[in-house]
Amino acid sequence: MRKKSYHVAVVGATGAVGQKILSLLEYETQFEISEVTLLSSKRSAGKKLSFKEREITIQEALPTSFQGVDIAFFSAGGEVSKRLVNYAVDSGAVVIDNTSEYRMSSDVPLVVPEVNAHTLTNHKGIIAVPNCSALQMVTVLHPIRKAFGLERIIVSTYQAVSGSGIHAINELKEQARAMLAGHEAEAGILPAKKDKKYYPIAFNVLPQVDVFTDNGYTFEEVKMIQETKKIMEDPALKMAATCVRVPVVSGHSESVYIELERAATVKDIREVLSFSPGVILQDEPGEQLYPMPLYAAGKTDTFVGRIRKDPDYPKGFHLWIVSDNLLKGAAWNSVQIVETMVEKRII
Ligand code: NAP
Ligand code: 3JM
Repeated sequence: MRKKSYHVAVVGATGAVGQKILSLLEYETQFEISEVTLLSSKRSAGKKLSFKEREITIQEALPTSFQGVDIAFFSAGGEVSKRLVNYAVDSGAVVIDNTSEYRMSSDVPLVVPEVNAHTLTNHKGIIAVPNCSALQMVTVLHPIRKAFGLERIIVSTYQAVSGSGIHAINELKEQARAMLAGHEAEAGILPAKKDKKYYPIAFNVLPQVDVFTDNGYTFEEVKMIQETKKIMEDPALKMAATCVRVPVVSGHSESVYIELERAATVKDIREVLSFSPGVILQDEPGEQLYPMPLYAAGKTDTFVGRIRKDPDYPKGFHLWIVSDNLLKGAAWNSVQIVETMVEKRII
């Protein structure tokens, strides 16, 4: 099965996630790349992007775009994945899908390599990358659960604007410039492009990420809860989430409260996390050492600190988890999935 080098396609190559995938593919993969096909909407078709000192012309993503492609990364929104993923699979490509379109399908593995790489062997052509907020959280909670069991999670997120794409990053910068110059901020993307009203994110905090669902939770919160249960293979896990957008460019932060099955101390948890793959422990209150998005940006690891015992519930703990939402939260996890498949000889 194992090939020496792979023809890779990136659908959404001009986007925030696609650009990060390309920069990882350029220098940092454990597999060889023979050819790269860059795909986008009609808007960017014909433009050129450089890859390994070559200029590659972007093409419009079409059903016929996947001939000869071995691996197709999709990050162009759910609608595009719905329309094109099956053509890629039918052409023989393995699809790594960053959208929510297939994540909850029973025959699609939803993979964080540090947590559930074993599910990759069951793939039928599509592997889904979890939502960024669920992804960084399970990377840290999985080793804690293995050691002490896990009954309940209550999480509040502080999510960066880059999670909403390149236009949202530009909007934050333009609003900040306008407001500092004494003008009114114009808003047209956040909190959710598909919703009715828009609010400024500069100098503000938005308690809405994605659109609302019928039970009062937003779609981001629903995705976080459902996906966490699927990745952890624990439908009985108790979980609630509040997802909040903050004026940060890159790096999602999370305040996470957990209830364990078995007794543990802060020292026990720190010890487990200090040997966990993909996790960096930054937890020295006396030295003011704790994770922050400004310093996590550009890194592929997930950072954890502020680990405290709950004052009232002996098996309850509080943690602060930070990671680059475009790297571990999307692009790096996607590339890592391929590296794991190559290593396991299933691609
Ligand atoms: P973005 O910066 O807005 O980029 C969107 C990309 O999709 C652009 O390359 C755009 O191409 C392309 N595109 C848009 N409409 C298209 C169409 N009809 N056909 C083909 N390509 C089209 O957004 P982003 O932040 O990169 O996110 C992209 C998607 O990735 C999201 O919608 C989401 O589903 C997923 N995502 C996942 C995670 C995660 O946690 N796993 C995180 C962030 C995003 P043009 O240049 O032609 O417009
Ligand atoms: C992150 O289809 C769309 O409009 C994309 C919405 C989106 C998603 C999603 O649901 O796929 C934007 C940003 C995500 C995600 O990772 O869940």
